[in-house]
Order: sequence, then C-alpha cells, then structure tokens
Amino acid sequence: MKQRIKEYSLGLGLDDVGFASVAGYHSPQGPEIETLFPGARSIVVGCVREMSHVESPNPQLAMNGRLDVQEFARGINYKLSRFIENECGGRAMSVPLSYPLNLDPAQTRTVADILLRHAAVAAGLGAFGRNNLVLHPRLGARVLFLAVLTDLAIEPDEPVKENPCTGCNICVETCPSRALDVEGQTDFMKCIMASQPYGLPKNVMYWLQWAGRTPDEQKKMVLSKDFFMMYQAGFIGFQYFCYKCYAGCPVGRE
Ligand code: B12
Repeated sequence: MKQRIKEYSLGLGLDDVGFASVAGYHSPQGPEIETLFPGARSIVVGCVREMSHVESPNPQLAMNGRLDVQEFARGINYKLSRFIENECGGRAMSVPLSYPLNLDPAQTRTVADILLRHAAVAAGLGAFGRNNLVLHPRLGARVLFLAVLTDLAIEPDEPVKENPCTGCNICVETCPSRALDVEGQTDFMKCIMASQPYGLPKNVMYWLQWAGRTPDEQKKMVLSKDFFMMYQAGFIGFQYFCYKCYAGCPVGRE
C-alpha cells in the first residue's frame, strides 16, 4: 500500500513524498488531528520545488511562479486524495497549503490547524533550519509542503539523520525586517509587514484610518496605490513580496 501511494504521488510530479503517523505528529499549538478527522492514522506529506521565480526582484513574476506551484500542489492534493479513496479503500482529507486559515482578531498571531513543517519533519522530509523553515536534505529550503490525512495505517518514515542547516546565518542577516533574530521563532508581525506589505495588517490599518477621514480624504485614499495593491492582494490570496530567507538559503543549491 505504502509503495503504491508513493509511486502514484511521485508519478504526479511530487519532488519527494514521506509518511508520518498521526501519533508521531506533534504540533505545539494546533489542535489534535483526531479532533479534525476522527479516525485519521497517517499523513502523506509531499514536497514541491519552487523554480527560479523566487529570485526575481520583480514581485509580479515571483508571485506568479508561487501561484503556479500552489495550483500544481492543490491539483496533487485532490488527485492523491481521490487515489486513496478510489484505489486504496481509505478516507482522505487534504490540508490547506497556506490558507484558508482561522483568522481571528482576538489572536495575536495566526496558527494553522495543521502545521505542515511539523508534518514534514515527522514524515522524514527534512529538519528545521535557522530560517525556521524545513530544509529538505537534497532540495534545501525552496520547497512547499502539502499533506493528505488518511485513516489508512501506513508505516511512517524515519526522521532525517542529519540537520542539513549549516548555521551560515545568511537567512538571519538578509531578512529585511530582522524577523529571525530570535532562534526558533519567526517574528510574525515583522515578517508579514515585509513579506505581505498589502496583507491583513495593512488592510486593517487602512480601514481604521478611513473611518476618521473626511469624504475628500476618503476619495484620495481610494485612488491610492495602497488601495489598488490591496484590491489585487485580496483576490490573489496571500501575496508575497519577500522570499529572502527561503531563496537565499544555500542548502541544496550547490
Ligand atoms: C502562518 C504562516 C506564515 C506566517 C507566520 C510564519 C511562521 N513562521 O509560521 C507568515 C505570513 C509570516 C509566513 C511567512 C513565511 N512563510 Co509561511 N506559512 C504559514 C502557515 C500557513 C502556518 C504556519 C503557522 O501556523 N505558524 C505558527 C507559528 C506558531 O509558527 P512559529 O511562530 O514560526 O513557530 C514555529 C517554530 O517555533 C517551529 N519550531 C519548532 N521546533 C523547532 C525547532 C527548531 C530548531 C526551529 C528552528 C524551529 C522550531 O515550530 C513552530 C510552529 O509550530 C504555513 C502552512 C502550514 N499549514 O503549516 C506556511 C509555511 C510555514 N510558510 C512557508 C513559507 C515558504 C513562508 C515564507 C518563505 C513566505 C514566502 N515568501 O513564501 C515566509 C517564511 C517565514 C519564516 N522564515 O518563518 C512554507 C514553509 C516551507 C518550508 N520549506 O519550510 C509553509 C509550510 C507553507 C507550505 N505549504 O509549504 N508564513
């Protein structure tokens, strides 16, 4: 069964695939998987490589490449889930790649229901680097993870033996907002202001300012670059403008 799922997923174009048991997945802050999918026993975790778009200084090209990867990964999520349900006799549920997320102003920071980095570590696909991303031993940091939960019992893979992070600190030094200064923790607000300048915090500030403005000032606000860019970000989803800790990591680039 494991071999069939592995061969099928690699055939779909995944760069690597690993298997974790639900019991072996530990999320420090998210809910137990059992509460999301009663009876879930295994997590099939895949990784897909980013292309060179992450190096582009042009944010439109960089984000367009990211959208391609996300679309590709979402297609694999669905095909893999279908394969598990149609061919393997299991139940399957795919995990959001990045969003939807439970966004709540009462929470100081956002935590996903299922943490894909922890799932990837549990599935033997890599280890946490200094950039707080999971580094794949061969592909490095430039990978996105996807996952499908299933009630099939599948033998989990072994964790990676060596952490591929060399501790070069390039990620810490090149982060434009110094969001990685504290080891093991990304400063959410610093990172999001640089990586999603037209994202949720900007949007909230915009509308709070709007509320106190005169009609003439409000007209100017609507005709501003901020509003136009926020409009676009609103239908793209999360629109990233920074990939430095990700694209600058030398692991897997030699
Ligand atoms: C919310 C979110 C964000 C937020 C918060 C960042 C964060 N660090 O979590 C923001 C918008 C800022 C963000 C930024 C980025 N993100 Co993001 N993000 C997510 C998302 C949707 C949820 C993550 C989450 O809930 N974080 C919760 C908090 C608690 O995480 P944290 O504060 O960093 O705490 C973590 C550490 O303590 C770590 N940890 C635990 N043990 C150890 C041990 C060691 C030694 C270390 C170093 C760390 C460590 O575990 C905690 C998480 O449980 C995931 C997808 C998913 N479902 O998992 C993608 C995800 C983590 N993001 C991803 C990426 C690529 C990025 C960016 C590069 C943006 C971009 N341009 O693409 C940056 C990188 C920022 C960074 N270096 O941390 C990828 C990472 C892939 C990889 N190779 O690891 C993911 C997995 C999406 C995916 N489908 O692949 N992201």
